[in-house]
Amino acid sequence: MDILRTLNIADKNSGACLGPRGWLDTKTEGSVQSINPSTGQLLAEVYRCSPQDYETVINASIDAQREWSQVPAPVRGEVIRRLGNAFREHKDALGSLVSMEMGKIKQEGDGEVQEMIDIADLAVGQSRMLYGKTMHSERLHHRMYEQWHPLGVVGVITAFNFPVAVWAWNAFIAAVAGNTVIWKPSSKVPLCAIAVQHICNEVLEEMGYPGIFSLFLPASHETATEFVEDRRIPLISFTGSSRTGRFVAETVARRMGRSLLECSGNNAIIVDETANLELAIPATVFGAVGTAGQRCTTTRRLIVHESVYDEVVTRLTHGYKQVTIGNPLEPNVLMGPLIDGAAVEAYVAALEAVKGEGGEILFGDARLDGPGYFVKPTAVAVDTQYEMVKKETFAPILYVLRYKHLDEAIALQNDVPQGLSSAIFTSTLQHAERFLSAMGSDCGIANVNIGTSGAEIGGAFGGEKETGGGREAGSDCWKAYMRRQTNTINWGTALPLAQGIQFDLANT
Ligand code: UN1
Repeated sequence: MDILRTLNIADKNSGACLGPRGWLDTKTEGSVQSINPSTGQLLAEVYRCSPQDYETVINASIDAQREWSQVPAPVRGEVIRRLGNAFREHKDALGSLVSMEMGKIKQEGDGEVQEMIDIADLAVGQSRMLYGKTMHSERLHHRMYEQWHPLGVVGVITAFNFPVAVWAWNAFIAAVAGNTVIWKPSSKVPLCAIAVQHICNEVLEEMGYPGIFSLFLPASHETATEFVEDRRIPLISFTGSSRTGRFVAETVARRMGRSLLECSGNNAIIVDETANLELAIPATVFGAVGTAGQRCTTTRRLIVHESVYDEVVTRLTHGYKQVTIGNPLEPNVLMGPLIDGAAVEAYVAALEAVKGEGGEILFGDARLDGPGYFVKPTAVAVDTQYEMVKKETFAPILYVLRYKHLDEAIALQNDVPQGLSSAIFTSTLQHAERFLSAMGSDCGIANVNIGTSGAEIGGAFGGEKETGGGREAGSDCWKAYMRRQTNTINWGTALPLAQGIQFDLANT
């Protein structure tokens, strides 16, 4: 509990914050209980906010954005640099809180905070590189160029599985772009968001830009929907299931706003006949078991060439035996619990369903007794991609398929509704290039000889099809958080029209 105190988490916390000294004190809308999934015990409570609180949060964010948009972008970058340093100082404590509240192992909790630090560094550099192009005008004595302006207030909705990093990918880039950010965190992991807000508040207070980051935990589905419907929010960035993502996309589209979606994945690794299994097996185990199978980039399917199938299964079985399950804060533990009882039920139901369709359990298939939401990581041999195989179950379940020809493997890899991450393990140049070609993987991420999860922040992160098409983090993703303006300036004395149009007026 010292960790909670270090991060300014009380037994009962406000669920709405405008920035430094701006915690709202509504206590009448009920509260969320944050439960440690390893023990089932209460960590702390967070009060839900009222519809009026939501109005207060949004109005404060709009006001703050007017001022923030006037701050030079490199100065905005300086604020993010200071925030990055604050997260460096709090890395150990915040990493532990992520581990306690979400259930991922401490290494991964720390890794998530490292991702925040990395994206902060990237955002600092980006603040000096919000480049627009200049073009040559077809008209005499005209100059054309484009510039990028802030959008306004950006709404960020995050999922439980990355309780701090996904917010940072969005928030830090959005902020250097001149936007303010309102965060609706997952109600399964509210303490991580409260802790992050406290750290931000300290820095923002000191730097004199109080209202850049704010958050709210709505009392009802209606207030959450209002957020998505709100015309004052030009961009909603959403991370979560494809089901909710579709609702967000449709709702935001109806008001002609923008949405940035990072939804479900169903990621496969192809292991060909020339693959180095010393690489392929640990990558598969980390990809399938890491975060207890609750990453959107988790390896959910393993597509293995028939000539190495038996060896892969033997080695995989051996690899899984070494996965210690338990309290994610313990140094030797490699897999923690699932997030809650419903997740355990979904794991059990998925395995029942796939067995019903013809899947054969290779190992695993058990929930573990005792407190907490622990299950055994499981692999299932499947002849073909049954209905269940095409769905994303947020649990450590790996479906293992065999193939004869690479084309068949790539077709299987692509034959799911989702399109986030993919990988091939091969020592054959032709196979690697085939996989990466336009005829290869249809995913937003395609890797060779590394697994499907653990993407670096420098690249654009996201995927196609039901994954939603959004891209976050590095590369040119900053553009999603800005509006482009094309400017044409006539510095001559005539008024030539484009396309050579003559429109002569006798007298003006
Ligand atoms: C997610 O699961 O929503 O590639 C994000 C990874 C992480 C991010 C995953 N960097 O596994």
